[in-house]
Amino acid sequence: MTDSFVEKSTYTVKHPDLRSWVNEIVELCKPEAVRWCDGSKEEYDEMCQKLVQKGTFIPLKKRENSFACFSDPSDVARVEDRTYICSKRKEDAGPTNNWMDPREMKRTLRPLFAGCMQGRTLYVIPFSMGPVGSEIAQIGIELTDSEYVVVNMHIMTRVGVNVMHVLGETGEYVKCLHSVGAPVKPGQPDAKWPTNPTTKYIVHFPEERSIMSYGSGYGGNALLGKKCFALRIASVMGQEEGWLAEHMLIMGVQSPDGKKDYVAAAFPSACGKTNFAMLIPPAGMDGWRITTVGDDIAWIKPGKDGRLYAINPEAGYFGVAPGTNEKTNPNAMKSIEKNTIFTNVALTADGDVWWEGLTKEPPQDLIDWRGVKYDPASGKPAAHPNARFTAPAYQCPSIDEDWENPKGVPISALIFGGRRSTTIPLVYQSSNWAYGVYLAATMGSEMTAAAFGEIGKVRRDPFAMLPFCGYHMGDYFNHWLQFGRNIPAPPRTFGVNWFRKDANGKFIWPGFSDNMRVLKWIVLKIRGESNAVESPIGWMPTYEDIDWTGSDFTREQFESIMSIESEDWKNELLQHAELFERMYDKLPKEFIFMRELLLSGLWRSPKRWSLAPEREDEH
Ligand code: SAT
Ligand code: MN
Repeated sequence: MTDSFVEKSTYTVKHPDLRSWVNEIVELCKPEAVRWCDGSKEEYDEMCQKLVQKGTFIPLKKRENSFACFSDPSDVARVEDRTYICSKRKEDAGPTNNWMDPREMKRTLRPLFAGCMQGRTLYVIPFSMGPVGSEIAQIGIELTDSEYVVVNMHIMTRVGVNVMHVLGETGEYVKCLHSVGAPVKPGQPDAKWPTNPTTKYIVHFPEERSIMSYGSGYGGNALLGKKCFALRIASVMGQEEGWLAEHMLIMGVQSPDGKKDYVAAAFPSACGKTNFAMLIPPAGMDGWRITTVGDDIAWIKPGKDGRLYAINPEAGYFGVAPGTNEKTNPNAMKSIEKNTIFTNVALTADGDVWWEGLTKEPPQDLIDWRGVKYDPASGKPAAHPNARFTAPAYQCPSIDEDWENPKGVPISALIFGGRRSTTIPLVYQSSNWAYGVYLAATMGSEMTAAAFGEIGKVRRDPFAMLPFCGYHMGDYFNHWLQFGRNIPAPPRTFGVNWFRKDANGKFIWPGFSDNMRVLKWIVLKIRGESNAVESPIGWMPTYEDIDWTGSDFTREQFESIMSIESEDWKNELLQHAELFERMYDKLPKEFIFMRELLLSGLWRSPKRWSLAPEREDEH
């Protein structure tokens, strides 16, 4: 096989396996040109200019070095039903993943990839997930025919020649092959957002540590370092090697005396992870400070001192734009002032971006995400609900000073939260690691978009990893249990729910900056400095245990989001059993006992367990 395509690189590629893989893909996909990316600012600017010339990028007058673009309407989000885990054995993918035999999948994909890059440039992107050279970091090489992917990878990961140096001649890397699946025939104009409207495949080969993605140019489908590598493939690596790849934000919580604890928190998509990770404490909670390490993914490894250390494998934010504003997330607003790519937002007449929730009323003369004049009377949103910003992490004012520390930051607590209008209290602490794993495994979220089923129905989303775990969920639970057994003092685990509603369907908890009150209790609790009472489902703060400075949240309101309704919980436990049934053969036996224990606790407790039992009895 010729090596001609490698020689076109501006740096020397010493890695024989990488050279032959690139040559093989070039032969298969037949791009017009090959370009080895070096991660430089010049390269970034050149790609942006190329996208402007193609009509994909629209430069924004109001934001320095920033661009907006509109995707094809058929290509607006991750495609879970087109996502596969192609392990050799079906039982390794488990009941929650789509599976196909890897040989059969390759037979399916080969004809699709054959010639798919005709008329395009193939970009070779060497990237590191995590600080380059960190022991926790991993290397990937993405081959893509999309300039949009190149510039987004520049922001979201660490791209550069230094990655090739770390890789050396024999270093391991994850093979990430991506094509938009839209060859350009000679003489034919290219689309502004090339995509394959009918055929999409997001495929993982866990044993091979490789990814093949075809037909989409959007987000997690195309930026293969993110969900595909940093979660699906990395979760398999973690299981084999004794670490964790999790769908978690990482934040520092600093008290007025300067002491800082780091916590990691798992929430399903669209539960405000980015807002929580960048939280600014409410007025009156002077001296408390939140610092941001990451907003989406955490890689967690045990350190030599027996503590857990976490890094954020990413280098940027791919955040949901709608709902982001000066009140919900002032730090995100500052992070996206410049050097930002906006996808599927609306455009204002004066060259800025807009989305639902940015201001109360939409400005006049918007261009909507489909690229046409927006009609507010249409009842449709101007920005797509999954519109995104891609912004460099270092631009976040609350960025933690250790966010690039190759050792990671020590984790003191793990928080698990879903979106639940009933049943789950605002906050509770599990009594031990195994119960913490149980509560995380059984977390759920009410569906907000019809795409995943009936709106309002609870979708079980264990550890917020349902779409992201690269192996059998039952094995994953066992890995978590074992992981805790191997460390002398595992972090404390907590459940939270910001989304409980009252009888009129209104959210009870204000959320956003007020979440600091809950965090303060959590952090003081792990330091042994705050109180709690025992409830049928774990330890809970009373009204007195929470700092209410500057808040008018009443005792009655608090008790209403902390109550445990026996009927709701019995129903909840029935649903846990449904989840367990699906992974029967691999379900940890601890879970069966844990469920029994919960049930017996609820059996003994009154119809409604409340922090104010005396007053309950009076009425
Ligand atoms: O599109 S991404 O997978 O990067 C983001 C998400 O779906 O949460
Ligand atoms: Mn996510």
